[in-house]
Amino acid sequence: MPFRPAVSRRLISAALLLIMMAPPLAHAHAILEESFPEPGDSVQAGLVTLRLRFNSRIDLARSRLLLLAADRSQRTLAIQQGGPPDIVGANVELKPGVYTVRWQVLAIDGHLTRGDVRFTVTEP
Ligand SMILES: [Cu+2]
Repeated sequence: MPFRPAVSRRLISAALLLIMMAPPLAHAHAILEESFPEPGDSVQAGLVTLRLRFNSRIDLARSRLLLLAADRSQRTLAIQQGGPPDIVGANVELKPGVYTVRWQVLAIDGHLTRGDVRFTVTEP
């Protein structure tokens, strides 16, 4: 019967329209809410505990912290385990200079976000 295909086409059109009109799916990708050091901050040389707090739980195993120095050298930092699920942190020994922490984190919604925090390390 030609009637059935016509109805199902109409249903499909209605379903598509509903999908198009629906609000975008709620996302929870990680947005940096707070950091130590803050961007532009100065901290004293020595052992520095870097700390990045996000608006979402982070999959630490799939996240990276890279430390870039002014001489363009870079090192991957060991992310601290066992802390709050929205914190990405690392302990690092720093000499005076300008540094950038380049973070890349995986949030619980499966999306990666990344960003930089630049700060200065001064003589103790
Ligand atoms: Cu997302």
